[in-house]
Amino acid sequence: MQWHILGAGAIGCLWAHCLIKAKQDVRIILRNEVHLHTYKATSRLHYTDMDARKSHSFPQAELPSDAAPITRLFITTKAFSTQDAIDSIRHRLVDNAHIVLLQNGMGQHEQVCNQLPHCHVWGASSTDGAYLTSPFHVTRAGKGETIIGLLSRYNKLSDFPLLLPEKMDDLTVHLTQNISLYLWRKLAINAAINPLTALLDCRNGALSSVPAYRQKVSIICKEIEAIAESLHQPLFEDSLEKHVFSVAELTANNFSSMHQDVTHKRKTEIDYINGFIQAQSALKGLDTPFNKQLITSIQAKPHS
Ligand code: KPL
Repeated sequence: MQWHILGAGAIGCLWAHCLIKAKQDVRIILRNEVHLHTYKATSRLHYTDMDARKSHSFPQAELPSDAAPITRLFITTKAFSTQDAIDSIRHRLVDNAHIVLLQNGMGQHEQVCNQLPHCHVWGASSTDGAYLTSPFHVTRAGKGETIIGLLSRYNKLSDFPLLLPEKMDDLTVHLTQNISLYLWRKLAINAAINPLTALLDCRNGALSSVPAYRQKVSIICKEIEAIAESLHQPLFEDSLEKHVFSVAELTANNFSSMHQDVTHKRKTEIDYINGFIQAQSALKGLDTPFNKQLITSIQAKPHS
């Protein structure tokens, strides 16, 4: 089976490597000639597993402007690059192509479904941990799971099978009929951990261990729960706060992705995380002052 992957960040490289190990034909689509040139210097992905064992895989690389048709595509870019990503390969998408959005944040999913009614659009939510030490060198930081479900108007997975390999070393994948629940859960957790760790300049674990930070977590969680409730969107059976503390403790030594973006003066995903929540609260006429304050403070951080 042939798969294209657009977005050669940590998660894109992780999936490329694992799909190749599962004997799939994987092509990574690189943004431009510069990236292609860097990749072609060795034409391999370097993978370091959780026991520090190293291995390689050899996906082919392409540019978006190539002509070869795309039938199965993972988009693993940052949420704010989704539109550009789609625009760059739109001419290559066959009718009934499968597109999996494996990204943080929300808002981009609806956009893609509306723009590509001839494709099957899937949402994916992952708790896997991985980071790049340099381009095309990915290190596995934590083993989680990836939940995938159809987003486009068809709701029966069995009608449009994604045909992922049954066994993929190192990845645990489940299909769901209710992907929006998992997207919302991830969004809610990210909306609490990511901006707070970036603004307080701390590792995830500090949100649970420092009493003053715990209070801030409680405030943002209450706002998010109020919005979810007004939308009749279930989150967790118990409190969101409990899950946020649990993720913060499980990833205690990590710097969140937003912390890393702010530290390196990169654009953050705030508009697709807390910004999405703010847009929903505006629709419902709810007041979410702390969420708004977090957005404003992150947006004020310098980035290139
Ligand atoms: O997904 C994450 C992120 O950093 O974006 C969390 C769950 C906060 C783990 O660091």
